[in-house]
Amino acid sequence: PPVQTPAQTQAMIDEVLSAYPPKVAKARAKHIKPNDPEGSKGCEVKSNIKSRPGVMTIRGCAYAGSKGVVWGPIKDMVHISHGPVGCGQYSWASRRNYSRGTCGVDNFVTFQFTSDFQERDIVFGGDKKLAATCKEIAELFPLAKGISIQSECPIGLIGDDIDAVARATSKELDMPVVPVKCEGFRGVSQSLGHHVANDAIRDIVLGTRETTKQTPYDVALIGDYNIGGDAWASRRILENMGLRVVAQWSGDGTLNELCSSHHVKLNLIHCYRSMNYICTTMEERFGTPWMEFNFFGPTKIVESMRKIASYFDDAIKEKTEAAIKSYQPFFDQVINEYRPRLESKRVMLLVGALRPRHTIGAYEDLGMEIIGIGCEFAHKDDYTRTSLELGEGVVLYDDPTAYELEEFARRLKPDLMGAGVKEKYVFHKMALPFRQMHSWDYSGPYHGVDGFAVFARDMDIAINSPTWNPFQAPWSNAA
Ligand code: CFM
Repeated sequence: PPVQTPAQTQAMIDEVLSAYPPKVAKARAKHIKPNDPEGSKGCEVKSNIKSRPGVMTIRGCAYAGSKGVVWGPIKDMVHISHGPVGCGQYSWASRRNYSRGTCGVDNFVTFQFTSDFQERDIVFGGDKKLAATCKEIAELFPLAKGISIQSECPIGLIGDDIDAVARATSKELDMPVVPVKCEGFRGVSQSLGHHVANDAIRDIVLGTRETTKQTPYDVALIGDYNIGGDAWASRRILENMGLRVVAQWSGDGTLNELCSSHHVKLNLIHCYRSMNYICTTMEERFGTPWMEFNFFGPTKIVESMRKIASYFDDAIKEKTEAAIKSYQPFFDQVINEYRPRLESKRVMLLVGALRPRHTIGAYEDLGMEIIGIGCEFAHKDDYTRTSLELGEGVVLYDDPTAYELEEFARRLKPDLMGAGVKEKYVFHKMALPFRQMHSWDYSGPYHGVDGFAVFARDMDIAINSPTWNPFQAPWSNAA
């Protein structure tokens, strides 16, 4: 069946929200709209405001956005989860940012470092403990290139002066020690943590190192965190185009890359949401141009490659066309194999902010259709971009509650739900095929040429698995 008309979608939204007390329903209604890509006021979905107390949200916190997302993947630094042990421990290794190197020697991504606050640290302050922790790290891991201090909630609440500790320790240890005030209570989601993390890079790291060699083809790959090897897949395309990728922000990235990125000719940003801040900073400070691109699925890959090449000379443009030509048989092969199995399958998505929009094209390349889409912590600029990628009437839900997502799924009956681990088993119990679109369900990469084949296979094994044959979705026996 075709996607619902805007009126049908609105009726569905009203029905689902009618279960709430009127005040809650009114507030939530602002976050859920039928898509109107031609709307005169742009996308009207309200976003980036506080989740309602009392309803379930799947958002993370500022600490998650800084330590987990932006800083955590920088592999040759030690990132201290500063405060009580839980934040670091329970987020340990939960994001799949792959990295090369030797664990404990020049790569610290898989570790959990914490200052392990106790009651006495809360009462008397933990600055001395923090300084001692930094020194211990420098002794135990002499090849660590720097330290970041990722503040958990209590640090801001008790008013510790981590800036002073970082300055003194940085001098004493002769390496960058970066204080990041990403206390979880700040802001309304992980999104502010991205911003705070970008600001710390801007203030302490950016532009602090010169490079000896520069070429007209130097680019930085920004906002690719190498989930399941995504950044490696993206980098291969850029190198095939003849570009020299001098920095990966921050998947499989190093401190030196951040320090010296300001020399690049063009910043290429994949995750706009989490790193647009540093791109605008580099533009203001160094005049570095930047552009958004999308390496999910052949249509967007080819479109993005040509857009990137347009910033460079004919040599790059020729290499780009040659690369596209060399990818085409592979794209065709993947599409020929999987499209017949996935054609006209309908998908609902709920991911952080960037991926819901960026994966639309990849699904469409396989003949699939997006019938509902939402973000945990997107801002208006994300929804405006997302809206343009979708047809009229598709339901858009911002920071939806567990109840809302389930009820929309019951009514829209998608063939596939793509969201996170917190949602996964709910939908499995509804006998709905599901893919984790944060961790790629421990698969990947999904970016790039190689990634498209993995993406197509994974969607196929989710939807067409014989596992589902013995199940009946609850609505199919509704009668
Ligand atoms: Fe960017 Fe991300 Fe995303 Fe994000 Fe994230 Fe992630 Fe995400 Mo999970 S940086 S906004 S804070 S693309 S961890 S790699 S999958 S919610 S949609």
